[in-house]
Amino acid sequence: MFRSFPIHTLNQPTELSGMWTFQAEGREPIQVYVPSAWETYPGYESYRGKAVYSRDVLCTEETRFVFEGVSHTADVYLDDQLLAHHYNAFTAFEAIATGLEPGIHRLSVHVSNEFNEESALHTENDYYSFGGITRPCFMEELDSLYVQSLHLTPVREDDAWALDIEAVIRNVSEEPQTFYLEAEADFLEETTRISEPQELAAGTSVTICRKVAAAGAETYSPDHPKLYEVAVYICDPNPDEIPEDADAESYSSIYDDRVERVGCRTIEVKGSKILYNGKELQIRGFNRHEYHPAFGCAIPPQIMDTDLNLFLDLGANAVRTSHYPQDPLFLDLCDEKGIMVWEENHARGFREDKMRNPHFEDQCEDVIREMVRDDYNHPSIIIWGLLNECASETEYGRGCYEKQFALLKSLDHSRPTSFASCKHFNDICLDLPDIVSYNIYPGWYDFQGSETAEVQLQKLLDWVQTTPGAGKPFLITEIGAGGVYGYRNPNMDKWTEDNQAETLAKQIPAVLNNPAVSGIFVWQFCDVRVTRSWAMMRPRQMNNKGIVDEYRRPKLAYYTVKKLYHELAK
Ligand code: ADA
Repeated sequence: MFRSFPIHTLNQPTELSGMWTFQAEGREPIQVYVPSAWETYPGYESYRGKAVYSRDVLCTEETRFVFEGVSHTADVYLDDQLLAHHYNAFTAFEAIATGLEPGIHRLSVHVSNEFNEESALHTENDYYSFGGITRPCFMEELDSLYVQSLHLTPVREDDAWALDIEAVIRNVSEEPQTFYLEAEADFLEETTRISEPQELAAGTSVTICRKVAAAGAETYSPDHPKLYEVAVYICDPNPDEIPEDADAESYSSIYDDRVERVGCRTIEVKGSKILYNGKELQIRGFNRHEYHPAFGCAIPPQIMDTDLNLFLDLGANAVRTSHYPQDPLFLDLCDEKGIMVWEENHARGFREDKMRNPHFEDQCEDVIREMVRDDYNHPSIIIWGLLNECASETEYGRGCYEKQFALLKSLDHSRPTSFASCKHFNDICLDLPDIVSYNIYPGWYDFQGSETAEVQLQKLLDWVQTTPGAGKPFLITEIGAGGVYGYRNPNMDKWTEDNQAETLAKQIPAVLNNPAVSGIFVWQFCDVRVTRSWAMMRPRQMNNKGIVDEYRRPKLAYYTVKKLYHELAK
């Protein structure tokens, strides 16, 4: 299962989950299950290098393959033909083959998880970059025209909902094709034509925009996560004229269809508040990395569900997808369970020298484009974030923030934007986002001597009011402490569960009781593996600030946060 709802009403895609041949450079081939991280295969636990995944697939003349995540660089071949090249583990990409001889072909994916100059974003870091086809992949038969993307934007007009539909249609054939579009949804009385017939030249795409009334649609909220499926059909305007080369019996007057889900809600920034459906929002969340010792970053649906059930038990209402776009199925589950999402592009903790990598800008911008393209419709996503803890204190860094915020806004102006800063009193980018956000660790990594969490936070808030960030909503995007599961002592020593729980017991009220703060994301939900160069700062070569360990076993801090999140909920 790669999504929690069917993405087509007509021809369902064929999932490519299952056994593939895997061969790492210089090693014997083995059979492995896809999706998976290769670090979970015996003998590959710390393998950093190249490998090829391959299997046979049954193709029609025009076949589209979709990979939701390959970590971190992929070259996709069908037989000997290169179909696609993609960098970044955390966004999807397609590979299209046209003019094929129908029948069995060999699909191969050349994968690398190497750290080198070509890879500006997957580097040694405080989380692990795995290798492999780590998210689901599928294939579908194409018929000249297909829906490349479908964005649905609910808008509130005169006390009723309307829906802006924006569909990108692509012609992969070598002939011009004529089509019109229809839309179908529960809140539409009947199937509605949303474009007039038009011709699309061979090999080109077109964007079609249309607003439809959705008067009967109920409002979505975390307490009432009402979702609607919206289908768009690419129709043949001359269905009676069956093309000469078509098989009359199987000829369909619909080229393609696509289903997306929508939830009708508003999210906006007004002065120093974040308003959700017009009401002031308090965020009580966790940062979550995709990690489990048995699966690496290839988290199965059951564990996604477990994680979100723990969030609900904890009284949390939000997740920050630190530090990259997460699996689309996880976002579907957030939509369904009413958990709000801060989704961010992939970039963690790069100082200026790393931001000057010649690939940095392009790679960040690709992630932003792909993230918005694919995750736009999730009502759970309420904030877009970017460039966590990068060089927002330098002029060069500022240039990157500026460009990336401009790009993000050009792709979506329906959601507020932010970035998580750790530059305390030196940040020079606070004019750029809609929301000012800081990562602080009072009592763990103090930035103001041994002052209390209240005082450290207040000093920061006071300083922000002297900058262009004044008057904007303010979030704490990280706060927390390390605690190794099972390590207990009464001395309150660092890395004990006791110390972690006590530190969070001071931090959380300091944040949630401060009326100038719109919310908090605790760092972090579960312990995660980190790369070797971080090991000296990270016992067990793990980031141990999870309130559950990597197996989701609760630490003392779990109960502390749970109590506070329930008590301080507004
Ligand atoms: C930073 C960073 C996180 C993590 C955390 C920590 O704020 O954004 O990725 O490294 O610190 O555990 O120190």
